[in-house]
Amino acid sequence: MTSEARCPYCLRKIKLGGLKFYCVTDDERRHNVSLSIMDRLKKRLPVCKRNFCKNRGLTVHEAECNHCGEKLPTQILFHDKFLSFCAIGVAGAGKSSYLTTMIHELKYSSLPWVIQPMDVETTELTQQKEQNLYEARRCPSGTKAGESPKPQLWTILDNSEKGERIPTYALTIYDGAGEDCEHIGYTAKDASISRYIAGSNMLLIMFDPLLLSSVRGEIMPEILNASMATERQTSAPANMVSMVNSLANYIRQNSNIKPGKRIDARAAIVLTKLDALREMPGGFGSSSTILKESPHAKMRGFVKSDSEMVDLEIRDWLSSQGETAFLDAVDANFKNVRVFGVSSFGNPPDRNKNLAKVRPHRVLDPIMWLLAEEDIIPTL
Ligand SMILES: Nc1nc2c(ncn2[C@@H]2O[C@H](COP(=O)(O)OP(=O)(O)OP(=O)(O)O)[C@@H](O)[C@H]2O)c(=O)[nH]1
Ligand SMILES: [Mg+2]
Ligand SMILES: [Zn+2]
Ligand SMILES: [Zn+2]
Repeated sequence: MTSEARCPYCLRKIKLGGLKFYCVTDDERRHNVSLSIMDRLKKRLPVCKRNFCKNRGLTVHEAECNHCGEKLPTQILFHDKFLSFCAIGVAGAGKSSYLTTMIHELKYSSLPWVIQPMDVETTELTQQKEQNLYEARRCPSGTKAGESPKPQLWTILDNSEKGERIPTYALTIYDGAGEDCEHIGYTAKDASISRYIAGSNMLLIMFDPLLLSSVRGEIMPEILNASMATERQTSAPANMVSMVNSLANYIRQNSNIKPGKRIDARAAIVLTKLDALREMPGGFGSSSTILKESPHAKMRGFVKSDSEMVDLEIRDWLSSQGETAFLDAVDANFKNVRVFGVSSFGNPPDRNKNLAKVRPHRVLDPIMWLLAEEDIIPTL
């Protein structure tokens, strides 16, 4: 057990002694189980000792956070590292598509890792999303606004080291609705969103290039329409700037950071829908690094020079499009910023929002950066 364990819902530190434990039987009966002195000493989960309980003698596997009351899988306590990231961006920026392909690629990448869902909700939700995208080949529908979606909870088993013990990392992913990110207010739902924002190891700030008017005038209307969440996507880039500013304010308030000080939290800026820019005259040149296959997963490390080149190319491209306000706002607020470019689908959807075979491009780059920064993989 590690001392850094965090509740994935309220993101506060949790300890064995700071949780309530429950024995749950198959007929859905539930009773409280307390830790014995030996459990505390040996840092192990308690066992049901109730007479006549069907589970007598079995270790509990349901816990509850004392701070926020959310149900937790007990294995959350037993990870070596806690990674969490939170995707934010305006409605239709491509957050949900991206996270679905990122998890899928992580599962099937050449990395020596096993990725397992930690709870039933994550298992079911992922199955549903992967089925929709990879088998039915449909674009996802917009994430429901006005409620606080549950974070996905994953365990990464790191098989790269030989030996008795396999290091494990907890990965929590939060995918909110763009509509809610655009104006974070002061309701209970907003409070939980801003907690995820403030508590994450990495913020994924998703930037949709198709919102830039210089781009909209240059690409074929059919590609443009297919690549937008037409029913709700009206936000202009100006909204991205105000979103970054309000985001920064929230983090400052939550973590008590003065206005003049840059925020420590890592910010990965992710330019989405790269595939739609391929045919555009002012798009990325055919020899640019960003269009080449990502080297990180293959090399089993984070290739610094590649990532710096991509960062530079996108920054240059955004300025060539006359878009500097967004990156200025990010750089002014965050200390540790890295720019990425991805295509979740590899090709634009057709006019009916059906997809060709999904071929994600560079979707693992941001998480590889996080893993390198957390010393889980080497920087090459
Ligand atoms: N061409 C192209 N279009 C994409 C890609 N990813 C997403 N899109 C388009 O963008 C639309 C919105 O994608 P979502 O993933 O639902 O966006 P979101 O950010 O989750 O949106 P909200 O849940 O409303 O906040 C999709 O319906 C696609 O039309 C991509 O990689 N390439
Ligand atoms: Mg979504
Ligand atoms: Zn909690
Ligand atoms: Zn029991």
